[in-house]
Amino acid sequence: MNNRQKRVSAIHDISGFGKCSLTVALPIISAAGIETSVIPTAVLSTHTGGFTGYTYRDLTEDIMPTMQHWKSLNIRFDAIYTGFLGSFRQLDMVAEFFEEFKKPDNLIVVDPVMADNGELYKIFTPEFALGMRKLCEKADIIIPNITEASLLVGEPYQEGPYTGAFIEKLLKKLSAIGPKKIVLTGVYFDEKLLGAAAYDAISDTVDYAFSRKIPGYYHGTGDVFGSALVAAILNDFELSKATEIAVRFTTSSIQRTAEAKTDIRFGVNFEASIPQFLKDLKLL
Ligand code: PXL
Repeated sequence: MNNRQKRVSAIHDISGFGKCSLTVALPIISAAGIETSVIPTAVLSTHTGGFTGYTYRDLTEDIMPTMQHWKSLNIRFDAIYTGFLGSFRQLDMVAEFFEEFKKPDNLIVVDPVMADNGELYKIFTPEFALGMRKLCEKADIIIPNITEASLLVGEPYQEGPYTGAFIEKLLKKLSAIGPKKIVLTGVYFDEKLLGAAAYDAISDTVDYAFSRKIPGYYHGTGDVFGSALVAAILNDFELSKATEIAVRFTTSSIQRTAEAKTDIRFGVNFEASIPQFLKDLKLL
């Protein structure tokens, strides 16, 4: 039994308030037993979704020196997990990070954070989607929502409910960009269930994982889902099972937050779902 601890490099911003990006990735992946090295791409007082007047300290200038320092230490990563990136320069730097740290047996996971509900986040221009597409070309796994997926393949956003044929066509177009595995979030075929579709291009299989649809749009849930997915994959779960675990973790976090009537901008109470998450991962 090899008990070497696995290690992820998580490259996202830190939003001080309003749980998302690194304030979500770090606790979730660490709780699952995975060492999490971070590159904060920016420090904000809050995320940009629904708040005004937030601070934004850009840390672009620190990315390459961090990479070079880590190279000099000969650090290896079992996965590189990227999320919110604020500029074209950051996309280029992250692409260079992939070149430096990619190994035959490690995984590049790109969450192309840029849009939701049919709209780009306000700080991005449509050209940013082309830059994000280029980064996705280098990924092993991408985790877009349906809005991001539509932007990546250059198609107009379509409102749900969706059909299996629509989702499967979209998954194939996404894998034609480069990644062999796609986990598409925000999939629903009716108003009762919501979940994700996991596509493996090598075996050409699609597996769905659904849970009860909870009304309301809760911020940071894409990052909760992505972090749980990365944690499950690194704990050696197949993509379809990892997707199921991540859907269950995210939904239970949203459910608890909805019951507490928390402001939807503040992020979800994923912390209380961690014990069940660890049981699902067979760590408890
Ligand atoms: O959860 C995605 C995200 C991450 N980081 C920042 C954001 C958002 C979404 O709005 O604004 C700074």
